[in-house]
Amino acid sequence: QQIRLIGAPTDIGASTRGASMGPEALRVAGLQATLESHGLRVLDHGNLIGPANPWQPPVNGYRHLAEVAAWNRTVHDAVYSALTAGEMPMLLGGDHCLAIGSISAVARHCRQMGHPLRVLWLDAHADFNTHALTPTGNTHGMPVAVLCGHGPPELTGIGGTCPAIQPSAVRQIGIRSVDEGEKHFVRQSGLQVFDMRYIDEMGMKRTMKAALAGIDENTHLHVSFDVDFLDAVIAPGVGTAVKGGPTYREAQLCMEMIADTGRMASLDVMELNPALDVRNGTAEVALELVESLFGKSTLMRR
Ligand code: DIR
Ligand code: MN
Ligand code: MN
Ligand code: MN
Repeated sequence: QQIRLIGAPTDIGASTRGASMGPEALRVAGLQATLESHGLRVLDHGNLIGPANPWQPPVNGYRHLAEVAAWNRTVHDAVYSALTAGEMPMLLGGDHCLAIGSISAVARHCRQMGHPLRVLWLDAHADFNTHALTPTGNTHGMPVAVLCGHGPPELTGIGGTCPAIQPSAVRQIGIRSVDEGEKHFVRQSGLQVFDMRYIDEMGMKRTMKAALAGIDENTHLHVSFDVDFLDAVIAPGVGTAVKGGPTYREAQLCMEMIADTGRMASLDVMELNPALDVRNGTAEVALELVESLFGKSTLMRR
């Protein structure tokens, strides 16, 4: 199966500028050639085009809602067309608000194909804010809520049905920064959250076993990888770094166990911000983890 790289160079939903350079940072790190060196077929579709970041304060609890909606419609169409063509979309972010477009396209595809969907949300943050709960108005803190139907119609309706997904389809891993109001809403919604406390106590192996439990040969596994999932020590090049995340080894095991399922069918790599990085090291770490997601292992060639 061919991997289709889709660049979405925007920081329209973020709190810090610079995630707009994420797609190029991944390319500079050698994304395409590295995946090809493992025998994968990779087509780079280049970058999507959308509105500039006007860098305005929030209006009614949202910053840049019109621009966020425009970018997400474009991402939706690009991801949906990759899936329709039988390719595996890999969205290169861009801030995490773009997962609204990406996952609503995946959910649409799954509804049509009759595939059960499982979303793995690898992130320091729950991204479950609403306009009423958000302390910032930044839509990168809202995509999971929007996908579950909580948000403005111009975002919740992008995939054709609202809600795009059920909370029961989602497993969140690595969570360690949740806003006060957001906490209550996460609990109320029944999202399954494997936070850092869980990982500390159970270890990454049991965490991933639990997060992957119940998937079968029909499951479409979507991985939404917010690079701030990683401990800030190994991944400083993100807009909202949080200490106390998975180490390099824990993150590798997480990715390897996802690869072992053989079910990953779409991927987002989000929030990479080379403006805050040192010598593109965070893109290089993200790429090493993506290699593992696609089955790279020490002893066996995939
Ligand atoms: C914070 C930060 N929870 C907010 N969120 C995210 O603004 O809603 N940072 N997702 O990456
Ligand atoms: Mn996120
Ligand atoms: Mn995050
Ligand atoms: Mn499919």
